[in-house]
Amino acid sequence: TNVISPNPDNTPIKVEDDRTGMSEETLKRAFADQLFYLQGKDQSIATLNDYYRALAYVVRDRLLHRFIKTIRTYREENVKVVCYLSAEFLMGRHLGNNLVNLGLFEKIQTIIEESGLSLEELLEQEEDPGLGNGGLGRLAACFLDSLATLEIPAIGYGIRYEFGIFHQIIQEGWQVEIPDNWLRFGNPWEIARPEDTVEVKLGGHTEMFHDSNGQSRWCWIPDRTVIAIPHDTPVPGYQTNTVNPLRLWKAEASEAFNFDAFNAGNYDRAVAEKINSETISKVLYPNDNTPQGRELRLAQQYFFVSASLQDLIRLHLRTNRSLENFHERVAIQLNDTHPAIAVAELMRLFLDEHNLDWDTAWSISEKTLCYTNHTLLPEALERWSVKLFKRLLPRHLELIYEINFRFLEDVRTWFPGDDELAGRLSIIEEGPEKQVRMAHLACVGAHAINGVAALHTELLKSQTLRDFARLWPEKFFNKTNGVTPRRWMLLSNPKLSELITEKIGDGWLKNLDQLRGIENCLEDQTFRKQWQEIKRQNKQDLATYIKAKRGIDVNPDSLFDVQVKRIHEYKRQHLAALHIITLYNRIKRNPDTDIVPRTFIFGGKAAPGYIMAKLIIKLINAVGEVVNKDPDVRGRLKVVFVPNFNVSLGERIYPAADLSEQISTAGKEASGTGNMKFAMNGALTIGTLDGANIEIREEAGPENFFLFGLTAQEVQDLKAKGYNPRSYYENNPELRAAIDRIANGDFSPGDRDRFKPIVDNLLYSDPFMLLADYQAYIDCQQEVSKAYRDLDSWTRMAILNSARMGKFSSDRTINEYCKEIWDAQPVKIELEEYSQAEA
Ligand code: HBZ
Repeated sequence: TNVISPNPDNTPIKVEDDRTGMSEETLKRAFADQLFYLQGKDQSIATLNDYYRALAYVVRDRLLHRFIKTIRTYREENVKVVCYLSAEFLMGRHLGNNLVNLGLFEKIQTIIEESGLSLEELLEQEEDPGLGNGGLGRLAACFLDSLATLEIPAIGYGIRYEFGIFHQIIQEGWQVEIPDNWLRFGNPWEIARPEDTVEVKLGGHTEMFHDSNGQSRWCWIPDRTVIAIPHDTPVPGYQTNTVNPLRLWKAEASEAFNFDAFNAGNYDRAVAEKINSETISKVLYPNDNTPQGRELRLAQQYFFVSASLQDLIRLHLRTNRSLENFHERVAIQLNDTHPAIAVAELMRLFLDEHNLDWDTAWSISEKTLCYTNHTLLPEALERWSVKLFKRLLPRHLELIYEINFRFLEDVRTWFPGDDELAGRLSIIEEGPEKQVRMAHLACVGAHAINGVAALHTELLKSQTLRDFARLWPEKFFNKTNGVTPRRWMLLSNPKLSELITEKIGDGWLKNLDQLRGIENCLEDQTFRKQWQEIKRQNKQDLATYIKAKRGIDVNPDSLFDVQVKRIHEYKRQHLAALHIITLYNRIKRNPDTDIVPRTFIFGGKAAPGYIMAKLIIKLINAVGEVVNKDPDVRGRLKVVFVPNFNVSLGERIYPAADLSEQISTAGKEASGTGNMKFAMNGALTIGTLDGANIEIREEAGPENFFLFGLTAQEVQDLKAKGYNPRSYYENNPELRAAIDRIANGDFSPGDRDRFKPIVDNLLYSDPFMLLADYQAYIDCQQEVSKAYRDLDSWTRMAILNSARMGKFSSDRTINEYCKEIWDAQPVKIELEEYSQAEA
């Protein structure tokens, strides 16, 4: 307790510090204080946004206190730190999550409500920071939550994009992209650290020189410098004192360069240079699962990797005498190949900047680096043309050639005479336009390589990275993805969480395996009724949102059938559309057909350049337009496309779903993580044997999972023997009727051919085998409807699903990484007593 003395009576009074205290009284005072002195407002003129910001600063103060102690402890104890390098961190809104993790949610809710405000409304004021595309970026965010919760010293490193993933609006059924100017009103969650600025060089050429020992060496003469300014966001663990940094780099022009040009009277050039430099962290590339081979994208990758590695080396040398034990203090995880240039940059820093010899440098670098692969789609594997590489990173290209030369020499000694093998393994792809294969660079440079679900890892080992797995079987690991139950249950589904806690206590939030305890309540009819009632309320809440956003009335007693994820042909949103059209056709043939009422809810963004994905969005909306308005349907089917699916919308949608659509072509979805969020929140899954679906089904029990479709093996075999989609069309009347309805223009009045690209693609190539899986999907959906007619037995299945999802906590995933890949241990952060949360 702080002591202020003297006071007028000359007796010391004790006050809780307004910046750290957790009592209701202190929090109230701090809230008023922030509003007045930070926002410069009082209650008579404050807007909701002012209140949001005042509250954000109250929470931030309490984080900062823990943050500073955390960083100090790491330094003093010289601990091993996990560094998660990722071009994307899809964090979602901070305020609600931080309140949850600090254990302040309920207390603050009371305070806010006593002031006549609604916490929910204040939380809605926060811009959803969308610094990622989809699963890969969200995984990084869940991992940071788990790392802090497990008290693992960790830093997230990435880019502070000025514009995140675009806002999606739907106009006449089409996706329209609006820039995401998320920093417009400032960001209370970040702290700029200009004192930790580093320089990143680009371009130029290399030259030979003789060093002081008379050795000839190469050096890099870059032709421009940008500066990287770190902005830290504190990431608290759940009910721990650990607050780890998420360090995002902003690009700015180097002062010196500007100044030179400016002084030379070249004001235009100075300004142009500034704009050019700042462009690097300007905008997130909105592609998922298809790389954009633009120079600026490579510059972004190098920019954040170089800044992060320099930062790490500097931190290391503050507490260690040399770099020789670097790998004992740092584990660097490469989130896909976006940061794979780290292999060459770490070597460059060790060799050129810190004068290590090659073998020492390589050995330390390899022991430090680990690589996660997130995709099997061959078109998604990053390659950069050697030409471009040379222009932007000439020194790195040389280093990559050297790394490759040494690697291929080893390959030739291990497999003499097998030139084809060497060609397949090479980091450089030969051909008319030589390419750098980033996945190969990552595999050669890392000591651990992992896939993100069991099937995915098996397919990596047997196909995509087969040759590497033969070479180095011991480098390969599986780390099945997970999601944080704090955001994805406690914060997003408070009612269900409360019910669970009432039954089994709150230990499940830190040890999700304990959820199994609710299986004991399965025979308790009151419990099942409560469960059902909560689902019903969540559905009603979503219905209200849908009515407000899209003006569509949906029936909360209908089956909520949900597919939310990026729009991609391999994810097969158009297969779900074919199902809807099939049901519609049945109604049109017999309006009295007995059908289980369903609401089909879709959400997801299409990459702006992905024409087919954008057309699929239009198709879904066009089907909705017809189906929702047809009197014959009598409201039994509703189709809703919810615009701008993002983290905060996910928080509304997952808890309201009855059925989770996980219908990718087997062998294409590396893992999926939405599938886990749905199942935890009591949705049943209809899905293929793809990604983590397989493990979800194993855990839930096959009787609690709606399985359909070809296996990954069957997909391959069918492709190998010659797949003819047309034959399915010709032999299946319902399939034909569904496709014909699209082809005939029934969903595109005035433009019959609008959906021809979809129809032709399905009939003449169908790379994702929708037609092969169509009947199995329709039959399976029939089973779903049948099951839903008995709501009590459905609820039993839903309870079992949730109860058995313990494996899919990202805490389990992170524990496995710590033990098997990173060799990282928890470190306790001790706080002064007065600022601990009260029990
Ligand atoms: O990573 C996703 C996988 O598709 C999904 O199955 C998996 O669950 C998830 C987490 O492991 N991959 C992505 O989200 N990928 C991207 O967003 C991406 C972004 C930019 C690229 C390539 C991929 O250039």
